[in-house]
Amino acid sequence: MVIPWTGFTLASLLREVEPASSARYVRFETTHRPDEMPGLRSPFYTWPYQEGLRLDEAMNDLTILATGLYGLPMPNQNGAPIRLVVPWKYGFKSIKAITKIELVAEQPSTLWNNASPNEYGFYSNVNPERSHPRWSQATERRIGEFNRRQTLMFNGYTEQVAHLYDGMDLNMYY
Ligand SMILES: Nc1nc2c(c(=O)[nH]1)N[C@H]1C(S)=C(S)[C@@H](COP(=O)(O)O)O[C@H]1N2
Ligand SMILES: [Mo]
Repeated sequence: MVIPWTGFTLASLLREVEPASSARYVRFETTHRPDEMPGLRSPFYTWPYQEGLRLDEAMNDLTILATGLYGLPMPNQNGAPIRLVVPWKYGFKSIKAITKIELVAEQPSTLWNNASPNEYGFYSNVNPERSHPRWSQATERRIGEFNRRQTLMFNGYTEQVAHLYDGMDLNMYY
């Protein structure tokens, strides 16, 4: 989704709390209210939804905590009152309705990585050169467009984020 989010950088929040030098990852967790959200009754997933970023990814200015979209307050369905938006990663990294943010030393587990590790890795960077085991990731259809277009490496943000992965094999760390 390439749409106008509003919010503030996660970095500005993290600077307020002054992470200890032992903090290497950020872990996010959401709410668990199966009475209101019947999908949470599915026994196949490790609810509540949880996600994680490496600290340097979290500190990048493209990583925002969003409180609205299209100039309006965030709708519940899109993650009110506050959600993550990480524009160079696949949309599922962007956890909605955040209730807890932790600074941790070890790489946190994530719901999709727990569910299917060979399909969904920790990094989940947009990468048209690496197919998902069951489908190509080379093209996309954007909201508001009819024709598919070529997907760009890091969703077009190579200049801003490629340095975070210098020396890493992104086929292995998918
Ligand atoms: N709290 C929470 N956040 C979540 C999810 C979820 O189940 N719970 N699903 C993820 C997945 S798989 C996707 S595809 C996106 C979809 O929401 P969006 O279209 O508003 O980005 O939210 C992500 N964030
Ligand atoms: Mo999804």
